[in-house]
Amino acid sequence: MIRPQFFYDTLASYGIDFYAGVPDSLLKNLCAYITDHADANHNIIAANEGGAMGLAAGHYLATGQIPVVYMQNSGEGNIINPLASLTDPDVYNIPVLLVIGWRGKPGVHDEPQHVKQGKVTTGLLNVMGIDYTVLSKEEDKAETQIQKAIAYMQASKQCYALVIEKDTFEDYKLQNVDKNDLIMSREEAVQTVAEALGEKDCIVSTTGMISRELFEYRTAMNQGHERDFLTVGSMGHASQIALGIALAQPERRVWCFDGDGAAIMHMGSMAIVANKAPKNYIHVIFNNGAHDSVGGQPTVGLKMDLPAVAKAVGYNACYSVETNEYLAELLSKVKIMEGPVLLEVKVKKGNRKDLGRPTTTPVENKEALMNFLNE
Ligand SMILES: Cc1ncc(C[n+]2csc(CCOP(=O)(O)OP(=O)(O)O)c2C)c(N)n1
Repeated sequence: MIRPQFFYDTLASYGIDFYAGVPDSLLKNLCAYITDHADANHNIIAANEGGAMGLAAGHYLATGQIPVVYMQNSGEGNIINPLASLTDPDVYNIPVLLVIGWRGKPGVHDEPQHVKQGKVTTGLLNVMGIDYTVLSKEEDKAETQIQKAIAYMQASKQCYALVIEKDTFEDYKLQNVDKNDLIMSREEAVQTVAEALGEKDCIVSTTGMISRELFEYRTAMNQGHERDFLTVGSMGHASQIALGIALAQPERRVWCFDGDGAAIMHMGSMAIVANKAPKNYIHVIFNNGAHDSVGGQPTVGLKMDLPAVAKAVGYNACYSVETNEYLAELLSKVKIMEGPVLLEVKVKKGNRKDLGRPTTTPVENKEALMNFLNE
């Protein structure tokens, strides 16, 4: 395996010291190392991967230095547009070193949302004309690959990708953790909100542990899973899936269980919710200020006022809570209020170590939900 420090120092020896990206579980140790060692203006955890490409391009324009964009392969979709219309040699011809975590690599078992993306990861790079290599897990070989990648980018001014398999980087534990006084766990909060729902209400929950915690809650309560759409992939789009349902079924209350990272990833969607003004829409953001599901790297979630954003774009009512007691009290009002309502629930980072994963397939989930919605 490669030491994150080796990778970081090797790039630094070529003058590469600017990083932007969205964290990934396969890159957890590398992302943690970068978070701890790069200064705040040289490691920007972007709202989404497309934004990271923009940051990287800006850095290159200002410095002439090759920047790095790190991401999970699910972020490839978000970078296709900047790859085709910003960095491509047919447009501005800007070199960016892409570091892409390869979830769902064919032959390696992974969760359903990674299977398709895993199959098309290198194909998408091919079709976009991006040269790439799968990074070796041996440092001396990796060093040669990095050297070649940089020589190629310097000569051609084109992007290049290092594709990262599972278990490429050695362990590194994030030191630079923002401290706060939050006491409520996300799982506790998810349960309290789920408990407050009416019989006909449905939930669209976001990518990562929020959906897993909701799934386990239903199982523990001996309830079915038919009222919940677990958006296992498509990070940042749960609020729009919920909006689609809410507009089509105005008599039913629709709850979006969002994460701060996901809500911020496509924050413009909040303006669309507000503009459509569905009275039956409740947007709950479980805000731990982190991409907890992929290693806990910071988001700007706790450094901004999410309810104020929602208010400014036109949500009908906006609240923020930090304790389970106040959450339960507020829910008794919110569940009968006219939407769209934004409820920010500030929670601490972390999860139960034995947290399971959905045992039903995405298609089973979809069919059960559609039956429930059409009963
Ligand atoms: C487009 C895209 N980029 C990155 C990921 C990897 N990913 C999965 S969950 C997650 C973090 C989600 O953070 P947040 O919404 O704050 O919820 P939390 O995990 O903190 O509960 C990330 C980055 C992804 N699934 N899709």
